[in-house]
Order: sequence, then structure tokens, then C-alpha cells
Amino acid sequence: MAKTALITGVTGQDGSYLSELLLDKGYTVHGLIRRSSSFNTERIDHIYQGPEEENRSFLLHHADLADGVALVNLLRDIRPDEVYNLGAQSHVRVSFDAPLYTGDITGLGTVRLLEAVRASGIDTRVYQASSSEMFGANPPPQNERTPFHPRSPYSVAKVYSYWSTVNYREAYGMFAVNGILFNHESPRRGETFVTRKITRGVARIKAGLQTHLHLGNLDAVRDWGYAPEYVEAMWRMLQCDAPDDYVVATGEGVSVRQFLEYSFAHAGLDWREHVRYDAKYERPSEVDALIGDATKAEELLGWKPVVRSRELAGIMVDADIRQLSDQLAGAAVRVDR
Ligand code: NAP
Ligand code: G4F
Repeated sequence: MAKTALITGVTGQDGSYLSELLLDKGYTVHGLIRRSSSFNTERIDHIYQGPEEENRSFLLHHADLADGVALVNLLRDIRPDEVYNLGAQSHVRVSFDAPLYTGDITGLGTVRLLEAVRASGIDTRVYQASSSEMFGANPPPQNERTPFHPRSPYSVAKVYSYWSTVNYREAYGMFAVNGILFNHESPRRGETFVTRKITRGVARIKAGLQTHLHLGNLDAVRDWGYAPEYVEAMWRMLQCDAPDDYVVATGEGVSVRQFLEYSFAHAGLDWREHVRYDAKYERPSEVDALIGDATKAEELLGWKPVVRSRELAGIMVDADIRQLSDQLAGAAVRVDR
């Protein structure tokens, strides 16, 4: 029989790719969306508004990780085989400005969901979106045995969620896993994360719409992979015989400066002529270097990364140039009328 999944954070980068993956595998996919005063379904509109056959397998429900009762009701109604908890206030810099909100959604939200699974009495497997940010100050390479040293309200909340997931596994025998994912990007990445900010900036500079890009710390090193490959690892974790926790990463560390070089060079530009420093993008405490060791995922899940950061920068720059030229063409048509 076809499986059913519930995804929190379905409107985000990973939620959209995971929806596509599960629909391709024949799942019925339920997405939790929160009410917004403006459209927040841009990344999934192509699925939701797709062919009728696909529509019946992709259903959206209004709820919020702040609302535990809504979560229980939703789980009782849907009775999913798998739950993917991708919903979060996921921006590290923002978490310093909104630490309580971040703790509530990114931390307590996970416990509300785990409790809702327990309270509804359903037999479901739970994936928790844990993060390499939890390693924080501990130097690379980081793997499943590296201790956590979180450096932001966001990563503190993720550590709480990580241990809650382990605790529900140990205390109640729940099939609950942590995917400790290192940074992963794509053309659907939020515009305020550094990779997308850079590739979007390249497209706008190339088109003559802006001359400069303002950034913070260029020395930080991240292990940037390709999001569509990472959602495959999430799914594989829930297909195992026993629940466990896995690091997912490429193993390649690249500085923000290097990613700038790749992105600008791909469009035939020199980043030094266009980038300005702005202290407002610095964090009160920074994570200097994250480079993952995904040996366990490779051995036990058979998962291997393909796209590396230079190629990733090219994919994202090309997509942003295409998107901008489509937007400009659309605007020109509207002016003509
Ligand atoms: P994202 O694009 O920022 O998406 C976050 C999602 O969470 C959005 O759908 C957002 O809804 C939803 N959300 C926010 N607050 C919520 C609330 N109160 N109730 C319900 N949903 C809420 O994040 P992503 O990059 O896809 O990442 C997915 C998950 O993996 C996140 O938990 C993130 O922290 C974690 N993670 C990401 C990475 C990475 O490199 N991308 C690495 C490790 C871990 P709206 O669209 O309405 O805002
Ligand atoms: O793109 P970022 O904001 O991503 P960050 O902080 O690594 O967090 C992302 O990855 C985590 C996994 O490790 C996820 F858990 C989390 O949800 C999120 O997806 O920043 C990357 C680096 C930082 O060191 C930052 O200081 O880029 C540096 N940076 C320099 N200038 C900037 C900027 N970051 C942003 N967002 N904007 C800047 O202008």
C-alpha cells in the first residue's frame, strides 16, 4: 500500500524537494503550512497546482509548531507512516535577535511534535532536522561522535531538539532519527542565506541592477552540498531497520570568500570590484569552520554526495540569472500593455 508522510516546513527549501522525492516514490504527502498574510507557497506551487492526479497525493493543512493541539489533531487525522520535522526558525543571525521565538519553534516545537506523535498513539517514524551548527566551536572534521558546542540561540535550540529525539527513542521506543545535515543549498535556498545572497547578487550585478553586495565575515568555512541530494538521505534514514543518527556532508570545506570567487567568476565578474564589508552581518559569536565526515551515512545508508561547491555555485548563478531575466521579460510585457 502507498505510504503517507507528513512534512513540517513543507514551504521551505528542503520541504519542497522532499515533497517531490516522496511523490515520485508514490507517497501521499501532507504538508503543514502556517498562515501568512502574504503568499508563502512559492516553492511548492508547481506541485500543488500540478496535474489533478498529483494534487490528490499532495495535501496542505494549516497548523503551526507553536500549537501542540493542532499537531495532535493533524496526526490523528492523517495517521502518517513517516513524519519529517523540517519546520524551524532556521536563520542563525536572526536567532540572536529573536532567541525566545527561535527556542519556542526550533526547540520546543520538536517536543510538541514528538509529544503529539505519542499522544495520538500512532505508529510512525520521525525524522528530526538536526544541524551541523550544533558542533559550533568544535573544530572539523565533525562526525556523529563529535561533542556539541552550540554558538547561537538557533543551535542551542537544535541541540535541545536533537536530545529530545534521542530521548523519545530511548524512553518510548519511538522510531526517531536525527539527520545532522551540513549546509545544503540550491536555487530554492532562502535569499538571506549567504550562498543565495551571493548568487542572486551576481545575477543582479550582471544585469546592471546593482553594483555592490554587502557581506559580513568572509573567512567562515562551510561544507556546502546540494539540497536535492540531502533530502534523499533523510528518506533513507527512515527506511532503515533500526533508528539511528547520521551526519550528511560532502567533506569539502570552502570559505565564503572562495564561494564568492566561484560565483562571480562563473558570470565572468571579479568579486573584489563588487563586494563591500558590512558589520551588521557579523554574528555575536561565529562558527568558524564546519566540515563533515559522512562515512557512517555512506556505509550504512549507501548515500554519497555528487555536487560540490564550485559546481553548486554555477548551478545557483545560472538559475538566478535565468529567473531574473524571466522577471525582467515579464515586467517588460506588462509595461508594453
Ligand atoms: P527553510 O527554507 O528556512 O524552511 C523552514 C520552514 O519552516 C518553512 O517552511 C517555514 O515556513 C517553516 N516554519 C517556520 N516557522 C514555523 C512554525 N512556527 N510552524 C511551522 N512551520 C514553520 O529551511 P530549510 O533550509 O529548508 O531547512 C529545513 C530544516 O533543516 C530546518 O529545520 C533547518 O533548521 C534544518 N537544517 C537546514 C540546513 C540547511 O543547510 N539548509 C542544514 C541543517 C539543518 P514559512 O515558509 O511559512 O516561513
Ligand atoms: O548562509 P548562512 O546564514 O548559514 P549558516 O549560519 O551556516 O546556517 C545555515 O546552515 C546551518 C547548517 O550548518 C543550518 F542549520 C541553518 O539553518 C542554516 O541553513 O551563513 C554562512 C556563513 C556564516 O559564517 C556567516 O557569518 O556566512 C557568513 N556570512 C557572511 N556574510 C553571511 C553573510 N551570512 C549571511 N546569512 N549573510 C551575510 O551577508
